[in-house]
Amino acid sequence: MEKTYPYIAYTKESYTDVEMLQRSKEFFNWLDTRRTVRDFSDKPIPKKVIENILLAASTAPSGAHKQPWTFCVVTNPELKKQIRAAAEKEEYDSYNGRMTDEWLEDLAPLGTNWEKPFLEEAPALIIVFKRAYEFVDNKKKNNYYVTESVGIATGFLLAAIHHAGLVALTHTPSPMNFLTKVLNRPENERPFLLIPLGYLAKDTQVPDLKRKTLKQIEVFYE
Ligand code: IYR
Repeated sequence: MEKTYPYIAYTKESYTDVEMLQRSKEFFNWLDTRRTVRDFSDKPIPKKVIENILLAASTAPSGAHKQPWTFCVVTNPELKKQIRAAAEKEEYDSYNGRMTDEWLEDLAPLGTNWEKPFLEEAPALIIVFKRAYEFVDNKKKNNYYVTESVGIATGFLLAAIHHAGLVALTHTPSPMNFLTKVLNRPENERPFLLIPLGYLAKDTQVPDLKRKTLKQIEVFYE
């Protein structure tokens, strides 16, 4: 028996060309003010704000609408300390042997190293887990396009953080399995990204990066 969702009416406002031009430009200009930062104030973030950010992330499309994500939010200082220690251990090994010379050269302009003080300084860490599969009635149930789905949700998450007036870092300690252990996650969940977030610290500087131009990113087939 084929089952379908009940269907409901969906409407959405559309705009004139002039309005669309203005809205799309304004949205781009606003998104373009987002920068990845590594300097956070320790001011706590209201929990409801973080929850709204998670709800925004969870509006992302996903394969077969399986919503294959879990967001762990760590504000506990002891746990942040543990995560920092474990991440720095892995990062130390990465920066001192595991990363290729080419990789280290590519990172050199960003000035990153194995030390990760932001993992303790930021008031909150969001650890995004992808759910490789589900257990339903003791049976393994597939999820689909898990990486794509969780990647899109994380994009929404970063936009929601920006919209709330907060800043974030997409941190990729590698390997990340220590997070499964520290956070006591079930075996169907895999760590995907570690995102410290908070208020921007005073006097923060960011690298003067240039984004690719339209010419570099677009190919139209008309
Ligand atoms: N995971 C390391 C290294 C690193 C890798 C990339 I690709 C970056 O854009 C930045 C850092 C770290 O977090 O330092």
